Amino acid sequence: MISCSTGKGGRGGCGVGRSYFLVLAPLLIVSGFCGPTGSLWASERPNVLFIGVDDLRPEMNCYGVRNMVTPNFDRLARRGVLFDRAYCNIAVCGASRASIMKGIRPTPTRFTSYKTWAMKDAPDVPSLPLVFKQHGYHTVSNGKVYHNRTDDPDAWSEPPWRPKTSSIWWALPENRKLATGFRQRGPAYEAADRPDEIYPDHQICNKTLADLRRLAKLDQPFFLACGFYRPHLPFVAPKRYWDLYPEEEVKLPDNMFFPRDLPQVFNYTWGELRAYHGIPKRGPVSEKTARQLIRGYHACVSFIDRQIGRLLDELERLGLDDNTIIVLWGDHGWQLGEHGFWCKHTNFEVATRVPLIVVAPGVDGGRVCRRLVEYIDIYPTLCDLVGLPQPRHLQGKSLRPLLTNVVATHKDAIFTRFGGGDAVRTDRYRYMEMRAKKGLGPVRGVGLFDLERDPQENQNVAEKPSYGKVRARLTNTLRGILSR
Ligand SMILES: [Ca+2]
Repeated sequence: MISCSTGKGGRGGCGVGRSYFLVLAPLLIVSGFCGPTGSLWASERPNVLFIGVDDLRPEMNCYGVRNMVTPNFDRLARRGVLFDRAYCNIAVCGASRASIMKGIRPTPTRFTSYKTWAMKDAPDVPSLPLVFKQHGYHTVSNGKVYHNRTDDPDAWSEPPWRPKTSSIWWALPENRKLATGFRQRGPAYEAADRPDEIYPDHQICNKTLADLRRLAKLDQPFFLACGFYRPHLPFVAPKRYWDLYPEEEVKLPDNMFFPRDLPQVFNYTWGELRAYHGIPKRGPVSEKTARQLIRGYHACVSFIDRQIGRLLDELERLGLDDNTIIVLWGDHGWQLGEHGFWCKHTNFEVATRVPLIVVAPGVDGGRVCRRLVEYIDIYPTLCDLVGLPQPRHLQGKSLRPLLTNVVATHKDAIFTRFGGGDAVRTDRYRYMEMRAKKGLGPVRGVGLFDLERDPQENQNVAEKPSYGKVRARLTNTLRGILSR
């Protein structure tokens, strides 16, 4: 049934039909064949290229943002299923990454901050790469995958790698000079006329390209995680990417105001951005700065798009593209001035909606799925696609049925939390509760948005009598998720 040729990139040369794994995967689960290493089938399983992009909201052409220059994200979408309504479970780096990798939700005491250690918060829970490693995969981590490079060390077949230059964000000496000293930061953005090669993300891509060439020759499948730093602040990218977005064409959001009738406990001061040089410590940024921030974010997205293209080119050149699952994820959304906010750290739509594109053997590309999905669904999906048993601890649900049929039933609500806030998002509504900072104690404020009538979340309707039944129902939905 399967013929392998070592002449076409080792494993990637296996003559495996595109529909093979969708047919085989359930049989493998039923037969319980999955030995820890060297199983009969281990060398036939697809590889996984797991691409994380820090702070990337769905700000790409393939997500309908027309001015974006993202030919390679778009190319990836044409090869797979684009999830148009995907959500992170917590809008901050370390916590979201830990939740993705462990396949469980954040709580008031677990996965709470940007610097979360997955192995400390959930020490007994096997992570996604660990399970793959235990089932015969060679697992590699390049760049920012977990927040902390040395987190979850047993999950990786090799020590996780990051470029030595990762602490040098700014290319221009005058900007680097501003960043010296305790907690001093340089400017929030920079457009330097410098080559791509000097930037850490280009180097992360180089290392991943070298790994692809090396891992293609192994007699076992690989799980290769590649995490890019941009478009996280500071928005530093070579000038030629800034030139794609002329200043006079930058549009500011038309809802740079706090939602009407929403309790002030939901207000947010975006301290992360204020820590950078030239950003006011309080109050809004100037219109000129707002435009530069949006330009800078877009420039960084296009810079990462270039790296995505290099990865896709090498996969094709090595003949790995037919037998490699690709998952493209951010780690949370980002507020680019909406509601007068910047950064993440909230439960609003713009902070929690995320990109998710899945390419897999046997899956027809160029399709869009509008079902509600969440990042805890990634772990069970990957187990499902390669035929690994799903660990019992998982709280997500495999997306595999949606890869076959994008309108299959999935789930009625997704869950997001941050700080003192818990939220559910259903097909039509977003319902948010805010408690004290740690997420415990009585509810101090409620937000309810009718996204069919108000997709920007500009009008809280929680206190409107006409929404009383909806509010009661969503309160129960949230309680149900929190009690699981
Ligand atoms: Ca992040």
